[in-house]
Amino acid sequence: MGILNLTPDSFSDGGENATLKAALAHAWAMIAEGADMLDLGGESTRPGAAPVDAEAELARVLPALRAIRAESDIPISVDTMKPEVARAAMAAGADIWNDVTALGADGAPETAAELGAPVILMHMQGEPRTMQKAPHYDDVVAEVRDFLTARAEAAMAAGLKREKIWIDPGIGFGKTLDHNLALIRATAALAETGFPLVFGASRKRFIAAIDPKAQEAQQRLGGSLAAALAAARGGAAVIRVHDVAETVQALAVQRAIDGGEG
Ligand code: YH5
Repeated sequence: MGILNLTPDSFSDGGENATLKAALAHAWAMIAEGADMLDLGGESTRPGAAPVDAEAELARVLPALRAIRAESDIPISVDTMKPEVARAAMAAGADIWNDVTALGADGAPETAAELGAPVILMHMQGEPRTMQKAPHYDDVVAEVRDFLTARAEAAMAAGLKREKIWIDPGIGFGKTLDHNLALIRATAALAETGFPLVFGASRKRFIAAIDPKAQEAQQRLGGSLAAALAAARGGAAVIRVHDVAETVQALAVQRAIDGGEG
């Protein structure tokens, strides 16, 4: 899954996606590099980010979404916590609702059931503005798994079919380095829930906690690849990344090694 960030304060693109033209060029490049789906986001959920209203979010997302859909059948997810944005995005041709609050907004499970599209339920402790202040868990893997299965039950209780539900441990969302590492190690245990696992560690800050020389997001490719390979080996179904060509290549090499003789 290739990340198409449509926020003006774009954390890893230095604002280069500020214009529709640049965003589309980025989308076509990721498709050419082998992305199987694209994730379009118009609200910043990085630690400390300010909230944005639905109208502003749609003004960022819809033009790019319509332009991509006019030329390509690639599956498109929309990264939003707002039911009204998900609804408008689906009407404009999006296929998947990626929700970092796991359908936490009022009416979100009912909207998801009504739309009937696949939904990515992500775990987050706290809220984006403050989530990195003092994350705490007694057992991070058990708590994340139990939260995600409970949110899946809530979605199913509202009428969403089980096969439409994907889950994501939410790397970096209210987690310390140790929490993130424990969750990466637990990919196989999370995949055992039976829900397809989505995993996103690309360019995230925990990589800089391991390599202090990687203070800039663009310096975190090596760490992003290491995490992607670990998650894939654990059975993750979808890897959400900025660097599509490099990730596709790394996964192909891992697959060739794992599938080889002798
Ligand atoms: C995710 O993991 N993440 S937005 C801070 C960074 C780099 C990247 C520079 N939406 C996820 O990508 N949706 C986001 O440091 C997501 N899973 C799913 N399903 C944050 C992000 C990022 C934040």
